[in-house]
Amino acid sequence: MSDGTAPDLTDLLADSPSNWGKWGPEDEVGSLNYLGPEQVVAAAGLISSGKVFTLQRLIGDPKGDPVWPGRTPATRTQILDESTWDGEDAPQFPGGLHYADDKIDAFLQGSTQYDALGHVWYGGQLWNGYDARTTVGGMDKASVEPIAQRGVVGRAVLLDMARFRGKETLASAETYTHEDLVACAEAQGVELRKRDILLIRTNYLQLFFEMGDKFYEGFCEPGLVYSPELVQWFADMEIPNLVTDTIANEVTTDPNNGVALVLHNALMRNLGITFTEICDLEALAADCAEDGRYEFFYAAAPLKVAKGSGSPVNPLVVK
Ligand code: UVW
Repeated sequence: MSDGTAPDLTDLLADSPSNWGKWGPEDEVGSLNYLGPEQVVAAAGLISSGKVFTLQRLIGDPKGDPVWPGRTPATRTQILDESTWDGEDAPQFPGGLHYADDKIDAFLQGSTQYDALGHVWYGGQLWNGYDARTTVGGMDKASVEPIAQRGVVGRAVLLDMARFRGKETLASAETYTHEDLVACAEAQGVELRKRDILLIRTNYLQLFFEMGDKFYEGFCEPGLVYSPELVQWFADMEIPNLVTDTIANEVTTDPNNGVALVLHNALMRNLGITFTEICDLEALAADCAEDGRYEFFYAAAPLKVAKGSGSPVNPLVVK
């Protein structure tokens, strides 16, 4: 629903490039189709030191879990532990087995996550033209499940925007463009190639841990900002997957038109680019700054959640 002042996404993106139909009428993984065996084998060739980095943030961090406003962090409940066997009604197993069990109640997008391609939409249609009514009660089309079934493997490049701008963290509402990404890559001495998975570091979520509840006042994350040229660049570069360390991968409210999450629509809904959010890129970025290598092997597989609009994930980078 438009707030009456911002343009409607249908109008704003009327001439925006689209990949609908490019991989057939039944496609549910979009630009991940750009990552075939050739890209996987080439990415494996980047492994030389054997250093491994995991990009997931802790679920249940004692310091708090950053989430999109309106979502709540996961709660973990202990169901069984040694105290279970204090009482007389405790379950008994032959041989004296005791064990721990627990469960979590979690937003599927409340931690480091893959968004399903059908996670956002406008004008009554999702990725590939699927009817928005297919989301009712669970995603019948373009859920996270097909992404989880295929997995994501390829060459990835880290673009450390915070370091490039000489900042510890980018500021609220700070924006950058595709031209800034290209300039950052040049400064880092890494070549951006077609079909690269892009990892962009802002270190913005450090402010969540420093500011507590004040972090959400006037919430506007830094990030990529919409322009027709930027969308065309992503289309031409055949980018399969956009990975960042912010909650939503783009500036929350576009400063030029007041629209929320324009790029979720221009890139995810229209081009089929998968979004991976809330990553922890700190250890990887420190290592890249030290060894000067900003390209590496990347692999991730979200959980196979039937009809899910997203899923937690712990992506891996190997250098
Ligand atoms: C929304 O699109 C609202 O959230 P996310 O950051 O999970 O993509």
